[in-house]
Amino acid sequence: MKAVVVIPTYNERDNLAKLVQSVLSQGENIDILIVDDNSPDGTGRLADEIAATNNRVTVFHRSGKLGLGSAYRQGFKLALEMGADCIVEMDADFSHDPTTLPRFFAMLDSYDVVIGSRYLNGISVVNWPLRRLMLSYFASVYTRVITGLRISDCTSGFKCFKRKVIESIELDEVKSDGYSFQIEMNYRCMERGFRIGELPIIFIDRHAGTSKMSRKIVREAVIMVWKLKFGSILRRLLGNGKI
Ligand SMILES: Nc1nc2c(ncn2[C@@H]2O[C@H](COP(=O)(O)OP(=O)(O)O)[C@@H](O)[C@H]2O)c(=O)[nH]1
Ligand SMILES: [Mg+2]
Repeated sequence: MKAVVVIPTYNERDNLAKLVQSVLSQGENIDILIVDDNSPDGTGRLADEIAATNNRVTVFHRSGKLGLGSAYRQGFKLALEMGADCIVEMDADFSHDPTTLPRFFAMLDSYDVVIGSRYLNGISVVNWPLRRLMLSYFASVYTRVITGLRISDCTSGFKCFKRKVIESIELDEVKSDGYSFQIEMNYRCMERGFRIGELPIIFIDRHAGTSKMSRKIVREAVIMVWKLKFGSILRRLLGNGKI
């Protein structure tokens, strides 16, 4: 089973080389696709250097910071072209522990989508300021209440999809540019009846670099859950099926 781990990067120079090494050492079946948005700190150049000496690493460069959601849309399309049997989403800052990857793959025996969850058995987040933790935790509660998603961590960015899941979703119609991409993908997976499993993970805040979370990203997510909800009601009324 070939896995492609898609890693979006924006100013992750101090994390990238170590992360790539750690991910690749989790299994010979794993390739990496880095999607860099012309990081001012030279992450893209470093990624090219790594790829030049390792044929399991591919880099896709974009012209500027276009958002996490759009980086994943692009990355998923390429991962399908690369022949991935499963596609992993993962942050570049070591908040997502690469040694968890084999457990994600094992869960694909029973599920089509596996979500690394911070809120499955209590709260397993280390070193986040309380404000950030509350934002993330209540974003999940809010999403669950409005959309009916039965997932304890709706915004997790550590996930694994079977190929057929990504193939079934029209990526150009996924609207989110920021972190609400995670919510939107979960929603689309639920609507299609895919089996969604959650794997407890320990999320540790980054040591190097800075967060790209912003008010704009939060606003987009707040509105997106309503768009998903009303879109779904409207389609049901019109008999148009799934998004
Ligand atoms: N290519 C790309 N990557 C991004 C963008 N925004 C965030 N990222 C990456 O997405 C991942 C998560 O971002 P991060 O800043 O750690 O978010 P936080 O963990 O929620 O604070 C990291 O690997 C970032 O480098 C973007 O606009 N484009
Ligand atoms: Mg992070």
